[in-house]
Amino acid sequence: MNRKSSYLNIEFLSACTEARLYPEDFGHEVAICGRSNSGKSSIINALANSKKLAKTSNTPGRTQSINFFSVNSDTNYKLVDLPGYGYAKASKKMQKDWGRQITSYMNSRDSLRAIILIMDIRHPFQKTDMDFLAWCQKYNLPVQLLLNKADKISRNKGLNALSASKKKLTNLVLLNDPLLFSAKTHDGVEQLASYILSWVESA
Ligand SMILES: Nc1nc2c(ncn2[C@@H]2O[C@H](COP(=O)(O)OP(=O)(O)OP(=O)(O)O)[C@@H](O)[C@H]2O)c(=O)[nH]1
Ligand SMILES: [Mg+2]
Repeated sequence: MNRKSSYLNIEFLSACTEARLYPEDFGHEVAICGRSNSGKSSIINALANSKKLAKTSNTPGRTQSINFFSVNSDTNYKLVDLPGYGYAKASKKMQKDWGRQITSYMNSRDSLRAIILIMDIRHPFQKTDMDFLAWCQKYNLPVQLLLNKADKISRNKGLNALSASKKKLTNLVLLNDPLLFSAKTHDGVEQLASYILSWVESA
């Protein structure tokens, strides 16, 4: 597969702050979750080879709505960019609003099939991540873990973090082994895109 053909055809559908505005609940959805600033929106852009499909920012808390994207327009498959959790500096009210939005989406969405969980490779498995993983386990939601921002550390450190992460992920339904990823250099994009396509094909 050459680099260009590995990008996905992703289109923005809607940005919703309330459940009544979500697109119709049918087909298959994969939600992109993780701490604020871990790179969730950047990963959607990397998958589409775009700079502005999903809004990104240096300031944590950029994504404040639940954003739906279609994958290859002839499928009933969607990617969902969620607000990040665990941003300590956000006001209590903001944290509560985000928490409420995320749980309301997760609890109500029949088409939710799997989670792509993003962690900053330099700060993986924080308390909020562990709480979130426990939640995925409780609801039996399959997880694909991405260790993002791999460009920020050496290859060796990255590989060590990758093997340490495998040991942490016991008792979960895993879609595949964790992936080293960089939304900046597009390392891992081809692999993730092929995973997503295989989920689309088997949906
Ligand atoms: N070096 C590097 N920077 C990255 C990478 N991925 C994201 N970033 C940067 O990290 C910051 C946060 O990225 P976002 O994609 O907005 O993160 P997010 O998880 O969507 O954040 P929230 O919407 O606030 O939850 C931005 O400044 C991105 O440019 C990466 O792989 N490498
Ligand atoms: Mg975001």
